Amino acid sequence: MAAAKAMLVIGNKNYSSWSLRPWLALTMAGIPFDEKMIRFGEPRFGREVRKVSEAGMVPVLLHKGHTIWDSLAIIEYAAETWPKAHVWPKTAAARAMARSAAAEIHSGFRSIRSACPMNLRRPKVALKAGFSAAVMKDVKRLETLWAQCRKAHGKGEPFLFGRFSAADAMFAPVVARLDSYAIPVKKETRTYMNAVMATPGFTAWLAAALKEPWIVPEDEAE
Ligand SMILES: N[C@@H](CCC(=O)N[C@@H](CS)C(=O)NCC(=O)O)C(=O)O
Repeated sequence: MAAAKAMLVIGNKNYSSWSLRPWLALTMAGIPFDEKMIRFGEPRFGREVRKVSEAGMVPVLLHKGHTIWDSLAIIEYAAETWPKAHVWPKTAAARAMARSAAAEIHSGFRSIRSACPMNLRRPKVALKAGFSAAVMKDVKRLETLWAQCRKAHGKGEPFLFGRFSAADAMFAPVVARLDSYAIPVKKETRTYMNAVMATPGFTAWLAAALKEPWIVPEDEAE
Protein backbone atom coordinates (compact mmCIF):
# COMPACT_ATOMS: atom_id res chain seq x y z
CA MET A 1 0.00 0.00 0.00
CA ALA A 2 1.18 3.55 -0.75
CA ALA A 3 2.54 5.16 2.43
CA ALA A 4 1.13 8.72 2.60
CA LYS A 5 -2.44 8.92 3.84
CA ALA A 6 -5.00 10.33 1.47
CA MET A 7 -7.41 13.14 2.40
CA LEU A 8 -10.96 13.03 1.04
CA VAL A 9 -12.73 16.37 1.02
CA ILE A 10 -16.50 15.87 1.18
CA GLY A 11 -19.78 17.74 1.62
CA ASN A 12 -22.47 17.17 4.24
CA LYS A 13 -23.07 13.45 4.71
CA ASN A 14 -26.84 13.95 4.74
CA TYR A 15 -26.87 15.49 1.27
CA SER A 16 -23.65 14.90 -0.64
CA SER A 17 -24.44 12.04 -2.96
CA TRP A 18 -21.23 12.53 -4.94
CA SER A 19 -19.13 12.43 -1.79
CA LEU A 20 -20.77 9.22 -0.61
CA ARG A 21 -19.60 7.29 -3.68
CA PRO A 22 -15.79 7.45 -3.25
CA TRP A 23 -16.07 7.53 0.55
CA LEU A 24 -17.93 4.22 0.46
CA ALA A 25 -15.76 2.63 -2.23
CA LEU A 26 -12.55 3.45 -0.33
CA THR A 27 -13.99 2.53 3.06
CA MET A 28 -15.34 -0.82 1.89
CA ALA A 29 -12.03 -1.60 0.16
CA GLY A 30 -10.16 -0.93 3.41
CA ILE A 31 -8.17 2.00 2.00
CA PRO A 32 -7.17 4.36 4.82
CA PHE A 33 -7.94 8.05 4.41
CA ASP A 34 -8.62 11.15 6.44
CA GLU A 35 -11.67 13.23 5.67
CA LYS A 36 -12.50 16.90 5.78
CA MET A 37 -16.03 18.20 5.46
CA ILE A 38 -16.89 21.50 3.84
CA ARG A 39 -20.50 22.38 4.56
CA PHE A 40 -22.98 23.23 1.81
CA GLY A 41 -25.21 26.25 1.97
CA GLU A 42 -22.61 28.52 3.54
CA PRO A 43 -20.96 31.43 1.73
CA ARG A 44 -17.52 30.05 2.53
CA PHE A 45 -18.26 26.71 0.79
CA GLY A 46 -17.03 27.84 -2.63
CA ARG A 47 -14.04 29.63 -1.16
CA GLU A 48 -12.99 26.63 0.91
CA VAL A 49 -13.41 24.11 -1.92
CA ARG A 50 -11.47 26.31 -4.35
CA LYS A 51 -8.53 26.21 -1.97
CA VAL A 52 -8.18 22.54 -2.97
CA SER A 53 -9.86 22.37 -6.39
CA GLU A 54 -10.63 25.06 -8.93
CA ALA A 55 -13.66 23.05 -10.06
CA GLY A 56 -15.27 24.20 -6.81
CA MET A 57 -17.03 20.92 -6.11
CA VAL A 58 -16.72 18.04 -3.70
CA PRO A 59 -15.54 15.32 -3.48
CA VAL A 60 -11.82 15.97 -3.89
CA LEU A 61 -9.06 13.51 -3.06
CA LEU A 62 -5.65 14.87 -2.08
CA HIS A 63 -2.82 12.36 -2.11
CA LYS A 64 0.94 12.69 -2.53
CA GLY A 65 0.63 16.07 -4.22
CA HIS A 66 -2.13 14.90 -6.56
CA THR A 67 -5.58 16.48 -6.63
CA ILE A 68 -8.41 14.33 -8.00
CA TRP A 69 -11.71 16.20 -8.20
CA ASP A 70 -14.34 13.81 -9.47
CA SER A 71 -15.96 10.87 -7.70
CA LEU A 72 -15.33 8.31 -10.43
CA ALA A 73 -11.81 9.59 -11.07
CA ILE A 74 -11.11 9.20 -7.33
CA ILE A 75 -12.30 5.61 -7.46
CA GLU A 76 -10.10 4.87 -10.48
CA TYR A 77 -7.13 6.55 -8.78
CA ALA A 78 -7.71 4.40 -5.68
CA ALA A 79 -7.90 1.24 -7.79
CA GLU A 80 -4.54 2.09 -9.39
CA THR A 81 -2.83 3.30 -6.24
CA TRP A 82 -3.93 0.45 -3.98
CA PRO A 83 -4.10 -2.45 -6.47
CA LYS A 84 -4.42 -5.07 -3.74
CA ALA A 85 -7.57 -3.47 -2.35
CA HIS A 86 -10.85 -4.75 -3.78
CA VAL A 87 -12.12 -1.68 -5.61
CA TRP A 88 -13.36 -3.17 -8.90
CA PRO A 89 -14.34 -6.80 -9.52
CA LYS A 90 -11.48 -9.19 -10.24
CA THR A 91 -12.29 -10.54 -13.71
CA ALA A 92 -11.97 -8.40 -16.83
CA ALA A 93 -15.52 -9.27 -17.92
CA ALA A 94 -17.05 -8.25 -14.59
CA ARG A 95 -14.85 -5.16 -14.43
CA ALA A 96 -15.93 -4.05 -17.90
CA MET A 97 -19.60 -4.37 -16.96
CA ALA A 98 -19.02 -2.71 -13.57
CA ARG A 99 -17.30 0.25 -15.23
CA SER A 100 -20.10 0.57 -17.80
CA ALA A 101 -22.70 0.58 -15.03
CA ALA A 102 -20.68 3.10 -13.00
CA ALA A 103 -20.33 5.36 -16.05
CA GLU A 104 -24.06 5.10 -16.68
CA ILE A 105 -24.96 6.33 -13.19
CA HIS A 106 -22.20 8.93 -13.35
CA SER A 107 -23.64 10.64 -16.40
CA GLY A 108 -27.27 9.52 -16.43
CA PHE A 109 -30.40 9.01 -14.35
CA ARG A 110 -30.85 12.77 -14.28
CA SER A 111 -34.60 12.68 -13.67
CA ILE A 112 -34.46 10.76 -10.40
CA ARG A 113 -31.39 12.67 -9.33
CA SER A 114 -32.99 16.05 -9.79
CA ALA A 115 -36.52 15.18 -8.56
CA CYS A 116 -35.27 13.30 -5.50
CA PRO A 117 -32.15 14.92 -4.01
CA MET A 118 -30.30 12.69 -1.56
CA ASN A 119 -31.55 13.58 1.90
CA LEU A 120 -30.85 10.72 4.28
CA ARG A 121 -32.86 12.07 7.19
CA ARG A 122 -36.01 12.53 5.11
CA PRO A 123 -39.11 10.71 6.45
CA LYS A 124 -39.62 7.73 4.13
CA VAL A 125 -42.61 8.94 2.19
CA ALA A 126 -43.33 9.49 -1.50
CA LEU A 127 -42.92 12.91 -3.10
CA LYS A 128 -46.06 14.98 -2.47
CA ALA A 129 -46.33 15.70 -6.19
CA GLY A 130 -45.82 12.03 -7.09
CA PHE A 131 -43.19 10.66 -9.46
CA SER A 132 -43.03 11.71 -13.09
CA ALA A 133 -42.89 9.22 -15.95
CA ALA A 134 -39.24 10.23 -16.45
CA VAL A 135 -38.41 9.32 -12.83
CA MET A 136 -40.17 5.98 -13.16
CA LYS A 137 -38.28 5.33 -16.40
CA ASP A 138 -35.02 5.82 -14.49
CA VAL A 139 -36.24 3.43 -11.78
CA LYS A 140 -37.11 0.79 -14.37
CA ARG A 141 -33.68 1.12 -15.97
CA LEU A 142 -31.98 0.81 -12.57
CA GLU A 143 -33.91 -2.36 -11.79
CA THR A 144 -33.08 -3.91 -15.17
CA LEU A 145 -29.42 -2.95 -14.96
CA TRP A 146 -28.96 -4.27 -11.41
CA ALA A 147 -30.70 -7.53 -12.30
CA GLN A 148 -28.43 -7.95 -15.36
CA CYS A 149 -25.25 -7.32 -13.36
CA ARG A 150 -26.27 -9.73 -10.62
CA LYS A 151 -27.33 -12.39 -13.10
CA ALA A 152 -24.06 -12.15 -15.04
CA HIS A 153 -21.59 -11.72 -12.18
CA GLY A 154 -23.40 -11.64 -8.83
CA LYS A 155 -22.45 -15.25 -7.97
CA GLY A 156 -25.59 -15.54 -5.87
CA GLU A 157 -24.31 -12.78 -3.54
CA PRO A 158 -26.45 -9.72 -2.83
CA PHE A 159 -24.10 -7.23 -4.54
CA LEU A 160 -23.87 -6.47 -8.26
CA PHE A 161 -20.60 -8.32 -8.85
CA GLY A 162 -20.44 -10.74 -5.90
CA ARG A 163 -18.25 -8.98 -3.36
CA PHE A 164 -19.06 -5.28 -2.72
CA SER A 165 -17.28 -3.18 -5.33
CA ALA A 166 -17.05 0.39 -6.60
CA ALA A 167 -20.10 -0.29 -8.77
CA ASP A 168 -22.22 -0.74 -5.64
CA ALA A 169 -20.66 2.40 -4.15
CA MET A 170 -21.56 4.39 -7.27
CA PHE A 171 -25.20 3.33 -6.92
CA ALA A 172 -25.42 3.78 -3.13
CA PRO A 173 -26.88 7.32 -3.35
CA VAL A 174 -29.63 6.21 -5.72
CA VAL A 175 -30.32 3.22 -3.47
CA ALA A 176 -30.79 5.76 -0.65
CA ARG A 177 -33.11 7.84 -2.84
CA LEU A 178 -35.32 4.84 -3.70
CA ASP A 179 -35.51 4.15 0.02
CA SER A 180 -36.02 7.73 1.28
CA TYR A 181 -38.70 8.56 -1.27
CA ALA A 182 -40.48 5.21 -0.77
CA ILE A 183 -40.40 4.52 -4.49
CA PRO A 184 -42.08 1.20 -5.26
CA VAL A 185 -39.57 -1.43 -6.46
CA LYS A 186 -39.44 -5.16 -7.15
CA LYS A 187 -38.59 -7.60 -4.36
CA GLU A 188 -35.15 -8.38 -5.80
CA THR A 189 -34.38 -4.66 -6.05
CA ARG A 190 -35.33 -4.25 -2.40
CA THR A 191 -33.03 -7.15 -1.48
CA TYR A 192 -30.16 -5.41 -3.24
CA MET A 193 -30.96 -2.06 -1.60
CA ASN A 194 -31.06 -3.67 1.84
CA ALA A 195 -27.66 -5.29 1.25
CA VAL A 196 -26.06 -1.95 0.29
CA MET A 197 -27.68 -0.13 3.22
CA ALA A 198 -26.55 -2.87 5.66
CA THR A 199 -22.84 -2.56 4.79
CA PRO A 200 -20.65 -1.24 7.59
CA GLY A 201 -19.60 1.62 5.33
CA PHE A 202 -23.12 2.79 4.55
CA THR A 203 -24.32 2.43 8.15
CA ALA A 204 -21.35 4.47 9.41
CA TRP A 205 -22.00 7.21 6.84
CA LEU A 206 -25.72 7.25 7.67
CA ALA A 207 -25.11 7.44 11.43
CA ALA A 208 -22.88 10.47 10.90
CA ALA A 209 -25.39 12.03 8.49
CA LEU A 210 -28.21 11.71 11.00
CA LYS A 211 -26.19 13.65 13.57
CA GLU A 212 -25.78 16.64 11.24
CA PRO A 213 -28.01 19.57 12.23
CA TRP A 214 -27.60 21.61 9.03
CA ILE A 215 -30.52 22.10 6.64
CA VAL A 216 -29.99 22.94 2.96
CA PRO A 217 -33.43 24.07 1.73
CA GLU A 218 -32.80 23.35 -1.98
CA ASP A 219 -32.15 19.68 -1.16
CA GLU A 220 -35.34 19.31 0.87
CA ALA A 221 -37.83 18.07 -1.74
CA GLU A 222 -41.24 17.39 -0.25
N1 LIG B 1 -18.94 15.03 -11.39
C1 LIG B 1 -18.65 15.43 -10.05
C2 LIG B 1 -19.86 16.11 -9.46
C3 LIG B 1 -19.62 16.66 -8.11
C4 LIG B 1 -20.77 17.50 -7.59
O1 LIG B 1 -21.75 17.83 -8.29
N2 LIG B 1 -20.67 17.89 -6.30
C5 LIG B 1 -21.66 18.73 -5.67
C6 LIG B 1 -22.04 18.21 -4.29
S1 LIG B 1 -22.64 16.59 -4.16
C7 LIG B 1 -21.06 20.08 -5.37
O2 LIG B 1 -19.92 20.18 -4.92
N3 LIG B 1 -21.81 21.14 -5.58
C8 LIG B 1 -21.39 22.45 -5.22
C9 LIG B 1 -21.70 23.48 -6.25
O3 LIG B 1 -22.23 23.11 -7.30
O4 LIG B 1 -21.39 24.63 -5.96
C10 LIG B 1 -18.24 14.18 -9.26
O5 LIG B 1 -18.58 13.09 -9.69
O6 LIG B 1 -17.55 14.29 -8.26
